[in-house]
Amino acid sequence: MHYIENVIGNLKNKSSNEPEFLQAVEEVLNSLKLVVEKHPEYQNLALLERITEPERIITFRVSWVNDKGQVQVNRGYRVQFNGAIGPYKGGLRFHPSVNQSIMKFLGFEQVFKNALTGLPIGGAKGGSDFDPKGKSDAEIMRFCQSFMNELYRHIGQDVDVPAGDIGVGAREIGYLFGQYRKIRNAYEAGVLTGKGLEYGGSLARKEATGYGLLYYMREMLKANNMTLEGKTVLISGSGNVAIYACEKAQQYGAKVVAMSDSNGCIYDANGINLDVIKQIKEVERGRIKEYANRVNGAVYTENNGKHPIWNIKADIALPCATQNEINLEEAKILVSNGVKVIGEGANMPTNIEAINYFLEKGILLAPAKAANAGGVATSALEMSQNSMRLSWTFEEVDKKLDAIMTNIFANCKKAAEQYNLGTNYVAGANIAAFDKVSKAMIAQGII
Ligand code: NDP
Ligand code: 2IT
Repeated sequence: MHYIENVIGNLKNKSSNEPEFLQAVEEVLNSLKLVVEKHPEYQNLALLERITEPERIITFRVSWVNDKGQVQVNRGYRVQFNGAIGPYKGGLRFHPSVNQSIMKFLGFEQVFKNALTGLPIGGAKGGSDFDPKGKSDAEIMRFCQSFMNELYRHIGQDVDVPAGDIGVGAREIGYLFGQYRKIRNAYEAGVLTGKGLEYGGSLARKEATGYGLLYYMREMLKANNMTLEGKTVLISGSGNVAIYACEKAQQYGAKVVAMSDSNGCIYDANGINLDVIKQIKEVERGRIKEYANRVNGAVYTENNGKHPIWNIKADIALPCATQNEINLEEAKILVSNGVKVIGEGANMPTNIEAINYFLEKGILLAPAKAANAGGVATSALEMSQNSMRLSWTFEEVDKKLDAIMTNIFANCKKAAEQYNLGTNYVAGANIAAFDKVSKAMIAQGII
């Protein structure tokens, strides 16, 4: 049996209860067939077995007291997946769906994504099954403090540097940082990224994932003789990534007609008014349904087990909410409605069948681990500024981000061309990232 199939088969036996992790691994390993054929020595080095096994998984109890005085218990995680090219780096997700499978898939993806940035960062992910929805500020603070009471012993600016992800933004990072600083009795600014601007955060980090996605899209479209100007765009989600993807898409002259949250989507034929979205989501922490009450002509559609946003006619779809939000059925609807380009802002938003369908149909697909790398890349720029004890202007950071995304696309394209894979940038990203991580691992011996 082929080495890759063997590794996948063994992992399926060992981790049968981790479907998201297996999905992420399969997508990557299946695109490495040609690479592995060229390097039979990888099998003797058990390189694929090692690269799919996290260096360390930490799980811990998080006890806290809600506003009613009741004791609550959640489960905390940190998966330190691969530290070959730098300190572990990756976000924290607070969402009730969080489990070990989701943490491992995100950590695994992060290893390759971080390699693509060209910056010295290893891959990790963490979080908790804590549900921030409906919680007061005081409850969020107490949860974050309790979470850090355990996490602090596993992180550090040269060890492991968490940041935000779903359910973790500037407010949560502030509470986490405060508790870390109190426990350590030291100001180690680089221990977390996504910090507030007053205490070591970087300008443009908030915008970075969404802007970076559009920089990558711009390059991918340019390479295929297209532009964003005048295109109709769907963006799922209305969180950090979705909002700033929308902002940059609009700056590039695209018309964003729909956004969503986990309850449903809004359609605005005149183009989304992003100020209204920011007010509802960033200020009020409300539901997207509100948009239809505030903007004339906008229509709200509730989810009914499916994602109605993918039924809307458009040229480009940018899934920016969560994993597996486009399945084969939804992919077929998107293509039949005229979508020509997909840009993954979320991590693993498209399942394997849907990816294969898009590629078969000649749809251009910007893969998550390349296209959404702008967030973590700018986190690494935040770490650089913290080490230098100075801060760059918005324009300086944004320019570096643009250059990083441009370079990531060029590397995905080059790798795809090198293996005669045409515009399969999914494989291109996996190959380019694997090349760097594997060389670093081999150089460091069997560990
Ligand atoms: P936010 O918490 O700011 O926003 C998440 C958005 O997605 C919300 O609109 C949320 O809706 C929706 N959403 C979350 N979970 C689900 C679900 N299970 N079903 C339907 N909708 C859901 O998170 P981010 O914007 O930071 O993250 C979005 C995606 O981008 C994630 O996949 C994340 O891993 C990825 N990402 C984030 C980066 C960052 O820098 N923040 C960097 C790279 C990738 P609701 O409010 O109703 O829950
Ligand atoms: O998925 C991701 O890349 C993130 N959530 C950002 C991680 C980071 O360390 O900035």
